[in-house]
Amino acid sequence: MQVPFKEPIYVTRPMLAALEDYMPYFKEIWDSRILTNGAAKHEALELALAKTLEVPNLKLFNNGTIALLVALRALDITGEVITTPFTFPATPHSLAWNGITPVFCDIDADTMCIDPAKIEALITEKTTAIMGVHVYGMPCDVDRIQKIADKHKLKVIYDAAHAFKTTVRGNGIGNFGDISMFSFHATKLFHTLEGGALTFADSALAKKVDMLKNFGLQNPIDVSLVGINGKMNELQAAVGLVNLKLVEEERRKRAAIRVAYAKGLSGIKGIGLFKIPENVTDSLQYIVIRVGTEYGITSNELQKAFNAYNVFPRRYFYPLCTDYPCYNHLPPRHVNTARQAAEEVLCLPLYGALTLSDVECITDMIRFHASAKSSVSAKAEAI
Ligand code: T4K
Repeated sequence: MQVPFKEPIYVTRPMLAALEDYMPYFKEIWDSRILTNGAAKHEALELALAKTLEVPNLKLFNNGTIALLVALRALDITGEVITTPFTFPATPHSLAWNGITPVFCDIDADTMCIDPAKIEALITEKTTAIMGVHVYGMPCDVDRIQKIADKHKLKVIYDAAHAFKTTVRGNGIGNFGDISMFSFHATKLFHTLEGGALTFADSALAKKVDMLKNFGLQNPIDVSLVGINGKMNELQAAVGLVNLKLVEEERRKRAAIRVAYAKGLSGIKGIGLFKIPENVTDSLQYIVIRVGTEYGITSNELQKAFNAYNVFPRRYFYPLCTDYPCYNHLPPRHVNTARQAAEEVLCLPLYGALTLSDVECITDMIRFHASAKSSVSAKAEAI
């Protein structure tokens, strides 16, 4: 029997350098008194991230959700957009806020990303784009989606919130589709407290994206677009510049933790570990298990059992977006694969500061609950 952790173990903890490592950057900002509106730190971080993500164009934002809103405006998306219900609310909300109708498409059972085989049946004369989500950093089937988009003259937007440093066949994930959005929220491996970015291949979009995130200002007196305030400030950018230096070490630690989880979970009936294919570099954003019926209790019950041990895994993404009251006016869709995924998934704690012995305790808890349940049912059967 395990004992509860003294300190809570959350699904994630932000990667942070020592406070004094940020101070020289903050001092420069204080001395300059230029706090925002695209100054030195902002420029430096844009260049550094474009290099890290191996993309030709990268624009910073104050968060990933505003970045998505702007991406849709930049591409003049209207009407209906085919997207996934297995995501964070920000994905469909970015559509609804732009007056676009989200059309929810089922997901692929293995990747848990939008299922390309089910997209074409949802295309109508109002469809203008496909918005895929690289869930947990697992890439959508970018080749098949692009083929469908080319055939029907649709744009492709990717929500790559979880996919920092994911690559497909060695190619940075931000190079696929027309625009990709990355989130740099505190819960992401690389973060700027809050923040986000858009990446895109078409350099002609750069000026429009810059204007849209700055109120549509062309210059101080010409406002030619209906823009928004999507600017990342200098403090966020400074945090990003320091944190960027920590990314590789954090990734190394998370990779070792992932190995420890795989070892600790092996052979537990009904527990499946989400696997990243060989031609893909993992973003190491989440460690995801699927709790199947063979395990004996549901992912919801397992999550509650964990809470008693002071461990707080999360059910990303339950419920499905199709089940939010704000979308219940939309026609019902067949999203059975997504529904099953939402019932089964559980994101376990994953962050560099988690120790391998913490991981052992967590996997032991999962094993203990399986055996406790099976001994209870064995006794019930004997009676
Ligand atoms: N698209 C997708 C697919 C997304 O997943 C997201 C965001 C977006 C778009 C939108 O991107 P942003 O606009 O956020 O840039 C969290 C994050 O707030 C959210 O960014 C993220 N996805 C989502 C999956 O997770 P919550 O409601 O689960 O956060 P919260 O506050 O419960 O945090 C989870 C745990 O992390 C806490 O139990 C403790 C720990 N934590 C959290 C924060 C904020 C810390 O240790 N320190 C912290 O500062 O949404």
